[in-house]
Amino acid sequence: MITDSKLCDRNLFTKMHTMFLYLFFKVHPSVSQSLAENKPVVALESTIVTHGMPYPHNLSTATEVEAIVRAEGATPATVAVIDGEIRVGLSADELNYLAQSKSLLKVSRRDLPYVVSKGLSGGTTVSATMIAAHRAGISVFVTGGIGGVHRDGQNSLDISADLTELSRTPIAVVSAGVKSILDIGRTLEFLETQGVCVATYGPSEDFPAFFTPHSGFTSAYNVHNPSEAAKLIASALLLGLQNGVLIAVPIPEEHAAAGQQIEEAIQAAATEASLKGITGKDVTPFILQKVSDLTQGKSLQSNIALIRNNAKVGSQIACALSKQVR
Ligand code: PSU
Ligand code: MN
Repeated sequence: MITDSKLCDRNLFTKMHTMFLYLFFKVHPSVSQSLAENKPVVALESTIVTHGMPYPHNLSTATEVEAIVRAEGATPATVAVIDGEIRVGLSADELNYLAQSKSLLKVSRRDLPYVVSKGLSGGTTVSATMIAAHRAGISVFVTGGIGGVHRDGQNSLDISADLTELSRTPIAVVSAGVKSILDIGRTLEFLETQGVCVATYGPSEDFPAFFTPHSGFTSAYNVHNPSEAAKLIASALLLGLQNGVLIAVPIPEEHAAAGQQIEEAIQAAATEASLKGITGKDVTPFILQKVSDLTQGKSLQSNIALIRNNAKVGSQIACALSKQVR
């Protein structure tokens, strides 16, 4: 536990920092071993488990995603906070606990000091996962969708911390873009301002809209295969820019069939969220649940399909990267 007296001794700060990391930041042996051997590692977030999907789909998806990463030849490192410890790489029991417990927090960058100081547990969002994964030495992180600028965000300033994290933490985030509930145009503008290199994976220049492959906005760049993506990431790392890179992987067409129906459900859910006065960190989980209800679970199936696809592509990129950077 952190005691008041320890915190007061400022001269010990540097020593404390090292000690603190040792005590409150735990990398799973399978992950540290892979990193030490320069083998590919793929970080995974856990808000998707604690707040993004209902049980038992959250558990089966998280387990399956880890299996996909392994099948592609990389080591999965799911990040979470458990009893105040930041974990990079989880056991099956820990994943099970995260999937079933009802009292877990949604942990972004700003929440880390609080959950650690109180010894609490929670799922890490893209921003908190980026921090932990980068600190562990991981260069590729796979998720479903990232947060963005909310509609009317220019007035409410509801802009996901994921976007500012991409401007300050050098790790590649592989995602299916951002949901059309967000202001995708402003999200891309914000990322440009923050110096984040955004590339769509595949032949299309369209920036994907999570449930659908096309958002009507274009990415700055394209990468066509794992090797090209890995070169882009390696260049960002070698330049030492300290920015993240966003690789946007469109949902495969066959799983986007329900796209239009999902689109309408998203609009309905957004309206309901605003009528109910739901704000801040509760907006995204509320909309995900509502959209799943309105589409009789079709959005959940699309969500699972796109995450599996991202895990495959992200792992292939991590494998290509580990061959390029030695
Ligand atoms: N988008 C999804 N599913 C999710 C999230 C986003 O389709 O589970 C989660 C991610 O963890 C992301 C976070 O980092 O929501 C963004 O939350 P906010 O918009 O409050 O920043
Ligand atoms: Mn927000």
